[in-house]
Amino acid sequence: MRLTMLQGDITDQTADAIVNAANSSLMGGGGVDGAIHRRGGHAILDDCRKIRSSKYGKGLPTGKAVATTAGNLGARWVIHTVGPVYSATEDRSDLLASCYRESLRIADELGAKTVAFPAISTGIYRWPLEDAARIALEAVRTADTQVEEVRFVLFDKQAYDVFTR
Ligand code: AR6
Repeated sequence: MRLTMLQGDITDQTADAIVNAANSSLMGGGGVDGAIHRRGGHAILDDCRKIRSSKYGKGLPTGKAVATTAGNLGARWVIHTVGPVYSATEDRSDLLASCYRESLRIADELGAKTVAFPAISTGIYRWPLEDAARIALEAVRTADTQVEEVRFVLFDKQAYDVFTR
């Protein structure tokens, strides 16, 4: 698997699948989630509603992932995953690693070969960047997947520097 990193807005990317740092409601939010729904259009929310009324009536659990159309984005699918909120008193690292593993598992189910990830949980969910980068890279490197390229799309220079280091 090829691992690439770049600084930018994930909604500008062309890939088979773009991963969304969602919340369990799947009904949108701020950060990456807001940008993806804004740019991708209502088709994404329509699919999310279908998922909520079928498989995940109580919401998508933390650490799990599901796929929808990518609407107007330059991808075939958006894979929505729910990162854990950072806690200084409870180790939730495994849930964060699970977001990456489960997203890649869904990508394999879809046959997606190129997948773009944001730095899950490092925004509104406040996970410290250095630690999040270590967990993300370890999870992706050790994943058993057919995905050929994993691209980390880091929004600002600080995140890009931490991930590349
Ligand atoms: N492209 C790439 N990265 C981005 C973009 C973008 N367009 N926008 C922000 N980031 P966040 P979380 C970076 O907050 O911490 C939402 O309300 C950002 O700088 O998007 O997992 C959801 O609905 C940060 O490094 O996701 C949830 O409620 C990283 O992406 C909650 O936020 C993740 O920041 C999820 O919080």
